[in-house]
Amino acid sequence: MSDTLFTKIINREIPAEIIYEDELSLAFKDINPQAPVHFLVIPKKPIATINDIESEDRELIGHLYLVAGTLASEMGFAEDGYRAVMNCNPHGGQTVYHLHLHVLAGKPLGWPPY
Ligand code: IU
Repeated sequence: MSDTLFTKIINREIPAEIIYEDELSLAFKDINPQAPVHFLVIPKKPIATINDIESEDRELIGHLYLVAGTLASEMGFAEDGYRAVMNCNPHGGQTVYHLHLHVLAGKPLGWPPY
């Protein structure tokens, strides 16, 4: 897949407020937050959408959720709760074609999402 702006964030070519990084993933605050807490957890491996996840990525995808849960605990909103969601393609509301887990917290979130 071609590079997206998220590759540029990983490579520090454009700014982002990075809150966590390891060899497999990066987490940074969303520039257009939809909740009091809103950050993204992304794999460093460029995967375009959920549809492009392969069997070999299973540990990587689990890792993204472990990072989300660890940050939720460290940041103090794990017990109150939060949403961790990936949008897929236009009907899912995806606009950046580099897989990302939205983590939203800080208030009761509405459901269903329309
Ligand atoms: P979506 O699920 O693909 O719609 O989410 C993309 C998100 O990436 C969206 O919430 C943007 O505000 C966010 N984002 C960002 O945080 N920093 C950026 O440089 C860009 C998008 I481009």
